[in-house]
Amino acid sequence: MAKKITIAIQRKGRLFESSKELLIKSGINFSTSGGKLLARSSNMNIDILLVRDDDIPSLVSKGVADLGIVGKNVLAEQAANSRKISAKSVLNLGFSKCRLAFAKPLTSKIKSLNNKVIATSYPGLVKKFLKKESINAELIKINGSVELTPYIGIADCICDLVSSGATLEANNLTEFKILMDSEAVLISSSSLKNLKDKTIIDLVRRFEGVINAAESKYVMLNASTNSVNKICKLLPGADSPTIIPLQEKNKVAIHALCSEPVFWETMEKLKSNGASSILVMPVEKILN
Ligand code: PRT
Ligand code: ZN
Repeated sequence: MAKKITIAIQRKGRLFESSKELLIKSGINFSTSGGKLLARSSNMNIDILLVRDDDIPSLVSKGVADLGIVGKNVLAEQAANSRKISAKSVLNLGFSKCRLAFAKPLTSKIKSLNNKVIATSYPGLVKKFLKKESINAELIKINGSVELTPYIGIADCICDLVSSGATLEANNLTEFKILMDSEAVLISSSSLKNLKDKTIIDLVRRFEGVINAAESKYVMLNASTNSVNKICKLLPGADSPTIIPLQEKNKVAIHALCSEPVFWETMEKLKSNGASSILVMPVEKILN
């Protein structure tokens, strides 16, 4: 029997739904009903630990969990604060995208961060950034409602996560510098190339297959033989399209797996270059 694998995911919060969906699409059946902290897969030798996102990097670093799903921002902040965090990001998962950014009041005349007071929940990353840029500033660590600190007069600016920008806007703040871009990542105790356990490697490949499929589309269209080259060049991220002769003379069907999004504009361009009957279909899984 294959070794038991343990995967740590967030119990509730912004990462939970997409993490659960990724595991299920990767073929791991499990139920999280009833506020469970541990879910056993019904079809694979896998345990899923349901925990706070902040605990995931250390659970993986200590080997309690083989894999974990967490924001790149949380992993980077904890790694900046402690040598004990050895977990590595092995796959970008493409969801919960956001950025860690500096923001100041709309009315502020701040030109540089030098000698300023910065409020943040990410002191490790901000300190590292300030050191790299040789900036001398004071940090205030705040765990929540960071956006309020300039208004109540305890900070000149903030460094916090931003996704739509609506929270900054609602608090009369404006973003002026991005410290890092973030998204959910799959983490493991060693880097991808050093992973040794075959069951874990296969699982990472499955996750990769689901993530790649989410962006990919299968495109089928008809075209005249003399427009094949032009049309193939327009297919976004298509590797080597299949060309199939049609019953009608000088006409072919082109089938292609496109690894990039196929927008209406692309379809319109294909049509104006001689393509007809253009079908764009979702792809469920890819195994390369
Ligand atoms: O309870 P637990 O500790 O597990 O969860 P948590 O409350 O610490 O984290 P949670 O669920 O809020 O966020 C988990 C992860 O989601 C973060 O670590 C990020 O990687 C990612 N993420 C993506 C975000 C956002 N987008 C986000 N917008 N995390 C927080 N925000 C907050 C931000 O702090 C700010 O207050 O949303 C506000 C800004 O959003 P916009 O859309 O108004 O710009
Ligand atoms: Zn948290």
